Amino acid sequence: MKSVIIGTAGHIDHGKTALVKALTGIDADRLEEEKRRGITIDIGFAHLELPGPDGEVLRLGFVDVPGHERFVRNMLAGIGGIDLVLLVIAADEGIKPQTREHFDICRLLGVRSGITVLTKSDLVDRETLEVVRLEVEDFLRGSFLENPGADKPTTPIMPVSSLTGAGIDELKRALVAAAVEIPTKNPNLLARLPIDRVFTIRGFGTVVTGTLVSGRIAKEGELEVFPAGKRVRVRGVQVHGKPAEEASAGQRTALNLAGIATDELARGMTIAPPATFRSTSRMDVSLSLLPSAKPLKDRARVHFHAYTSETIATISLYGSKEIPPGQSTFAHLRLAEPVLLLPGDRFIIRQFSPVVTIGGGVVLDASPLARRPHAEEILVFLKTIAKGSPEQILLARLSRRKQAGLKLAEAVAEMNLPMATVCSLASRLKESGELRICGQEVLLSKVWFEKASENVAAAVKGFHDKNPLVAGIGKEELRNKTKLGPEAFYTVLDNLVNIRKLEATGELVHLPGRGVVMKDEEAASKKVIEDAFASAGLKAPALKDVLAGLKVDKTRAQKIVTLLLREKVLVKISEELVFHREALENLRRQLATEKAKSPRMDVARFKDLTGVSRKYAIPLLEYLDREHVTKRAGDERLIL
Ligand SMILES: Nc1nc2c(ncn2[C@@H]2O[C@H](COP(=O)(O)OP(=O)(O)OP(=O)(O)O)[C@@H](O)[C@H]2O)c(=O)[nH]1
Ligand SMILES: [Mg+2]
Repeated sequence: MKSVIIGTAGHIDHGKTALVKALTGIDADRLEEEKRRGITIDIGFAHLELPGPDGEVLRLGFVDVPGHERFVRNMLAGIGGIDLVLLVIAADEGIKPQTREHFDICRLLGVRSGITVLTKSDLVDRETLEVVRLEVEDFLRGSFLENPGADKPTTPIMPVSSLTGAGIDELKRALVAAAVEIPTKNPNLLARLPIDRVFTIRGFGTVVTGTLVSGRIAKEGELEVFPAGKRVRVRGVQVHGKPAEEASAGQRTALNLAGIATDELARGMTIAPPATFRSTSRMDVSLSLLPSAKPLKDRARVHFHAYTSETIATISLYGSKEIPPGQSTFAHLRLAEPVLLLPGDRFIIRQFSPVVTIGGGVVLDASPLARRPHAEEILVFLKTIAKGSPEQILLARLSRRKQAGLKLAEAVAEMNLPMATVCSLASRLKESGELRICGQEVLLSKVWFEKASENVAAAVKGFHDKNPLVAGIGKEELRNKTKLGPEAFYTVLDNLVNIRKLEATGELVHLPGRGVVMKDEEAASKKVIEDAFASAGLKAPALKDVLAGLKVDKTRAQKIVTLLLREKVLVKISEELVFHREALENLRRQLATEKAKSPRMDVARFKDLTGVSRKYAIPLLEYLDREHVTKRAGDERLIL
């Protein structure tokens, strides 16, 4: 069943609420005060099901808005999610200030479909009706409601009388024709429900309502309330007043929520899937000023309205000191309170005082970088976002994150696209070589992947230069130096190893063929140390004595020893004692021969066998125990 949301618009007392009632039988004025005063104060709702041309049922949801100039902010809370507008003009009054203001708002919000209705046709004669029609045609010229030619059968100007019912059936037919033309919404987008009402139903608890602007919300689903960030569970769903398993984009939706109290919710908050989006108080936008507005200065403060939210925004214009009336520009907005908005969302701005609608625009980027690049760089980026293909937009979003890249899930939230769409964009760009997918989830642009590769290779070279006596740099140490995320780092590293720019030996990364580079005197010292221990056998000299006789300084001597230990040429068996590897191997062979004579060995026999003093014998035997060559048994050892 197709659902379409229809909003009313028009001057006070022009018959909007009466028209909705004539169409649906429902009085959308629900407040006692509205009924008493005979005016609409807040938005009201009604619905109607009509058969479509192919027998399919069309579900029409109505959002009836107040016409009073003091309640335009309430009108704005209702008009944000509509598909189609009924522009209501009383035939006996013609175009009035809120006719203009509401119509401006519809245009700024990008409403593309609608019907102009001349109400109270019963109050005027035919000539007057004709005069009003001409006036209205003139008013609508050049707009999406321009009087129909043959190619625009869905935007007629229709006279009706809600009192007599004249023209109502024709209007219903025109509504069906227009509703059929409304494009079906992409059901795969992530759900967003801007809240327009919050109340408690006894026995049910907290209920919120709104027009579901995208996605679906199902019973038992878990959701998050923005900007509060609170998690809630959906206990029940109603669509157009009837219980349902799920609500989908374009439906008037009521949710019974668990896990939250009524006073934690308010109009202007948004419900969306958990752990996906972030609310923001800074955004880059394309901003248009109405021809009727005064020039808008840089740094101006305005009232900001988007969907059901309302706050105050400070406008920073990019590259100019003011916007002239009727012009558009890129701007940065700083909001007094955070909201959840995404690229493509429309908003309205109203002058701070006196409060009148002066313009509006579209969100281009709701995730601006914390460290703002230069204005020129931002402008290039925003032009791509405003005009580029989805591929160009994804690339621009990756590139600005430099070597940090963007996770797939972040791209989904930043771009407001379904995951499947982002994945297929990414794989197309991967095939054409314009991006790299690291660790299956982080996207890096080609340029930044290459820069990251250069940085990693340079860091390894830098390490070798500084540490000629160390075989290579540990992987995590290298990652810390290059400040890359793990996914990007390991993909870059694997790639560098594959193309033989680097080698990895275990945990160590080094340049190909580059082990340890030594200067002549270091190499000589290394040989001196090695020889000293090799010739001493088990009667190894004290390390400090050997080092004292070297030509190199103490730190370098220590590094050479570390290297000899790492290469396992020397073996340290206790804090003081270091032996040459061969001496210890000889000892093992000797013990194997001794075992044949007798497996038992006490310290005395060991001293006889090796010729070492007790000072060496004990640590050596303990070392052999650790190595499982011998095993202690009382005062003796068993040769194993
Ligand atoms: N004769 C006649 N009176 C109408 C018609 N439509 C509305 N009215 C009357 O005009 C008055 C205002 O109608 P509403 O429907 O409340 O007007 P509205 O546009 O909803 O007003 P706000 O919501 O306050 O902006 C009411 O007294 C209606 O009975 C019509 O077609 N013919
Ligand atoms: Mg009304």
